[in-house]
Amino acid sequence: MRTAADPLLQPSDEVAEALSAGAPVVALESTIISHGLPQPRNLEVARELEGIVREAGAVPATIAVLDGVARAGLTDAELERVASEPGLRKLGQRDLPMAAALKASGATTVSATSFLAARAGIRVFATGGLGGVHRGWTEDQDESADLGTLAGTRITVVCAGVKSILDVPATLQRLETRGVSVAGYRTDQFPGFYLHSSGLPVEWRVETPEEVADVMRAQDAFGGPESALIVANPVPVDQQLDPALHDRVLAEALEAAARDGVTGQAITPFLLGYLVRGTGGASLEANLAAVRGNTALAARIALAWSRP
Ligand code: PSU
Ligand code: MN
Repeated sequence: MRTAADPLLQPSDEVAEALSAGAPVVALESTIISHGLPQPRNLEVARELEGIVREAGAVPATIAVLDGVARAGLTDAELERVASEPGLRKLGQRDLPMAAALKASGATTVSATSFLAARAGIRVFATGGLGGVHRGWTEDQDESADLGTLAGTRITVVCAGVKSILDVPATLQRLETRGVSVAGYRTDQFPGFYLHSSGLPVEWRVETPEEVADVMRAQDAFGGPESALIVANPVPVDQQLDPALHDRVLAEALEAAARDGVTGQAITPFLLGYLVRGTGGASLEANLAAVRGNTALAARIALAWSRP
């Protein structure tokens, strides 16, 4: 049953009911579907991730903007639209007012998804890898809006670290500066997205979904800035991308991006796509293994959060 109607953000009936009952809900982003994964595999994956959440006993809320209205929880036809509509926009938080006023449609990044999930009352969100500080940032100032949103949004994001196409040490530094809490899930090393480890340490380690829920409760009890909690969950070693292959193809991808002058919103999809082709699909499998693991863990955290 829908209660207070929000003209900007409409949860599906299932999501609204779960939220009003205090039942576990997991937000899922849509940019990974529309811009992060090749067709037609992307639609299969979108459905699979929702299935993983359901199997764990939680309700999936895939978030996207359709015809100017942000939605949390999509029908299968809507999921199909996100996966296949040509030219679908990639929306960060700052794009939401334009999309709403101009009745545009788009997939939501980590920043827009986090913002909308928090607005809807959803506390736990699963994705692949966060955006962050791009290599070459001293020149082009490209830092993903994901970081700014996470500094000001009370959400728990389960991810395999930040995308390895980025300047990972600089991104970790920015997360520290902006006051975003980061914990490794059963690891002392910050994960490397396609790789089990980035080779960098993470200062806090959590062992169970219940511990994560306790951290979330402590965040609320302290008050202070409404910042996020990042739960960094590594892809299992036996499902990671071969590190030597990763390093070689990533170097090629970065060169190609520089040569073709790819910048701004296009750079992340360009690099991810290059890696998929350049590794013969192996990076895609590692990416999917990471997203699946994050989604399953997010569901367990949502359950622990809903049952104090
Ligand atoms: N994780 C993935 N694949 C992706 C993304 C995350 O496994 O495609 C997307 C997220 O939506 C993230 C975005 O917010 O990439 C970052 O883009 P940018 O660097 O332009 O902010
Ligand atoms: Mn960017």
